[in-house]
Amino acid sequence: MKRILVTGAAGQIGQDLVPALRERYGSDMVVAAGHRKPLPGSVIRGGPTTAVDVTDYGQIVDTIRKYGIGTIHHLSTILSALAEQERQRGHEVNINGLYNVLEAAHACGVERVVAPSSIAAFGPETPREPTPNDTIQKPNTLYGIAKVFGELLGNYYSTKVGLDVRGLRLPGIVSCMDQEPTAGTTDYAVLIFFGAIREKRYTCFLKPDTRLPMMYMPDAIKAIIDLAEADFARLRHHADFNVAAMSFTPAELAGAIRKRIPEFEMDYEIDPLRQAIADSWPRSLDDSAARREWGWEPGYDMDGMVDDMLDKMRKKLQKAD
Ligand code: AKB
Repeated sequence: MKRILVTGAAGQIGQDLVPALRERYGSDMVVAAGHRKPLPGSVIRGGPTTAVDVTDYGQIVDTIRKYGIGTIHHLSTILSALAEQERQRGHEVNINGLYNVLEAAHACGVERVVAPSSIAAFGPETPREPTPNDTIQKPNTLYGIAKVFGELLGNYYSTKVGLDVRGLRLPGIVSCMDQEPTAGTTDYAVLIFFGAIREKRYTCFLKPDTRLPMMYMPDAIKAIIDLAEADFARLRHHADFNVAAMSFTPAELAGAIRKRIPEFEMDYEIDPLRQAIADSWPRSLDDSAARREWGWEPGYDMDGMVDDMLDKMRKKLQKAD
């Protein structure tokens, strides 16, 4: 079996996907690649690591050849809020980086690239509840435009170039992170747990009734691995699957936390940039194509996620003290 390369391994998903892939395929089989952000200790200790700047085509080719890569999970990305502030970097990583990865993969005979998209691939004209898999997209953020480019490019390589590219439109992901996230629009749903455990309060940057599709990390990892392993012959879509698990508002998430931590308080200081982005995204998703074509099924609802997050975050923050 050829090795798996994970780009963006220091990011929110990479931190959890790398250990999950190593457990499934063997530690030595999964190469974790980071660039600017240091890789977490658990990723460094668990198997091979390397530095890859995805804006540099030559570095990707060298890495594929050096490690004998057969599958790439391309996670390097500049998230929605940060890409609006740093357009040049957003363009280089989200557009040029993906193109480089696909071209390098094709040139080096890589079998498969999994490149997640996002709910950001939809925009203000998209039907919002539930958003169909195939519908009007027209996003109005640079990150979203790059995600649509990635979906179209992935479908093009799959159907015209002969490189198997797969992707799913991930909702906001909730996970037990080492550090507070800053670059995304859905980050409040992670930051709220840091606040709830440390100070029993949190100031939210989205309005209380902003409903967004969300998913707990174990489901996101399952979705990525299940899609990567799905039978190609059954796929009608390739790089553009909706995947849903739950949808909630900040007020509903705060309510669920308050049931477990009665003293928890939340107030609001709205960030107009992130609120405008959230208001252009779906409120819920129709994921019947993913269910039909590769058997997608989520395992966590909001209550299950909140119980597990509080438990894991408590342990993580206690250890850090
Ligand atoms: C973000 O908020 O930018 C991401 C996403 C939904 O793609 N979490």
